[in-house]
Amino acid sequence: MTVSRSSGLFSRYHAGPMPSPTTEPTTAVEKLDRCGDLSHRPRVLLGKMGLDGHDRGVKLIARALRDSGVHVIYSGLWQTPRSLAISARDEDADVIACSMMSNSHLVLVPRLIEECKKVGRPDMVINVGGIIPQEDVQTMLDAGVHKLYHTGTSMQDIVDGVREATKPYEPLNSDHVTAVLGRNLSLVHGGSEVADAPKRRPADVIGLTGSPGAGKSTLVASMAAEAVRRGEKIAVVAFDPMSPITNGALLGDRLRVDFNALDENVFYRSLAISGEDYSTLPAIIELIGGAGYDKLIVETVGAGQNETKIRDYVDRTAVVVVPGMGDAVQMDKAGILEIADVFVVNKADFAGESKLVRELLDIAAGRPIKETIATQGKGIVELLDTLFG
Ligand code: B12
Ligand SMILES: Nc1nc2c(ncn2[C@@H]2O[C@H](COP(=O)(O)OP(=O)(O)OP(=O)(O)O)[C@@H](O)[C@H]2O)c(=O)[nH]1
Ligand SMILES: [Mg+2]
Repeated sequence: MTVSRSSGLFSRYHAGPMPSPTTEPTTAVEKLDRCGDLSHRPRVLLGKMGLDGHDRGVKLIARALRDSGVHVIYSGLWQTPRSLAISARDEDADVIACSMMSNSHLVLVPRLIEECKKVGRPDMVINVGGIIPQEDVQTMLDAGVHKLYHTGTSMQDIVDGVREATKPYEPLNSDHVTAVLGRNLSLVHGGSEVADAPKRRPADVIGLTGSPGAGKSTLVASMAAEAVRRGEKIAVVAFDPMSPITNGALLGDRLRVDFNALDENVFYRSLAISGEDYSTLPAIIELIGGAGYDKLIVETVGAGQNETKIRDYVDRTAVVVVPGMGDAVQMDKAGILEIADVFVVNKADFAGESKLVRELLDIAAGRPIKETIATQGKGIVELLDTLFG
């Protein structure tokens, strides 16, 4: 028997036995650039506020948008209205797409609208989907929600909503320094000049590179939290890859940072690039410095042995390595290990850690080797001191 997701049968399963796990693929649409005709790649912030663990819908939407040429920023579960508003401002989202399944939409969505005003983006477009009773629809629209989506909405409708929200970039007419920075970064990353913004190189620009999944973003999150604890201002630019097929991207580094706790004490911007094309990075660095930041971390896309260009743009490069990825022969190969000013042995909780440190000592030639367990915040104080010392 086939049961459609929007049918009553499917929705009643909470009352009965749990369905058996499905192996059905979750890629919902054919990979096709559905946004190439727009003035820029739409930037969509997907967020889930409150105590709502239903993430299947939002993950499906993330993939469908990515596979349609959209740049999707997923900020994760359990966001507050304020942290979502800060993310939307710093990421200069074209639209916040909120998925609400926990019956808290009448409280949290109006707060989100308020917070967007407070953090300098009263113009932010907010779309809401999920379990929204019909009788609440008008209340939500009156509160300022742009569009509402119900269960069973087609992926094409969702893509169309994003396309409609994507307007050509104009310089932001605002006194809010961070909101203006967010927009200016969009402009320069899109290849436009920003003439009248303050520009200055931050005192320290650190590149953080290493293989996919080595723990770069988790390290950045821990270092940012430590910097905030010390009362320091810090900025992060995190690059993720752009699809060679659709030009879409899933910008997932931000997810590692707890903005509910850090609030706006960290400026964090996610950007998609092809390959190692860091051509817009110098302008980005200057704008971030001009907005008053002296400490900047640039996280690269997950890097291979050959990907070393980041060193040309930063003052110091930290290369993140993890146990279990090779032996002493890998250490001698030319490439990414050569560009390290600092080695970070992350996932030090994994087997093989001391062997890796021994092998690195052999090639480090005096370069510092810092051991960390990013998920536990271990070694972070020393790493921050080494990188920015
Ligand atoms: C699967 C499911 C679960 C799974 C979640 C798995 C997961 N990782 O997501 C499990 C079993 C864990 C679960 C648990 C619970 N669930 Co439940 N769950 C469902 C169910 C059956 C389907 C949701 C789903 O995944 N649909 C498939 C996805 C693809 O669709 P979707 O999420 O609706 O998204 C679509 C649209 O809504 C839209 N959309 C959604 N968001 C957005 C956002 C934007 C911007 C846009 C454009 C579009 C859009 O696009 C999507 C594609 O069409 C629904 C009932 C239903 N039929 O909706 C109940 C339901 C959501 N659950 C419900 C409840 C109450 C719970 C629990 C509290 C139950 C309990 N007492 O323990 C817990 C809470 C869990 C938690 N931590 O929050 C209620 C919510 C009631 C309400 N809001 O008033 C529902 C409606 C069931 C019911 N009829 O009572 N649940
Ligand atoms: N056990 C353990 N897991 C870690 C550690 N640091 C990070 N992780 C986990 O490793 C996974 C990848 O972490 P990320 O921080 O996203 O890695 P990344 O290098 O930024 O990944 P990309 O940006 O995709 O290249 C996550 O599941 C983290 O929780 C660590 O020190 N120990
Ligand atoms: Mg990362």
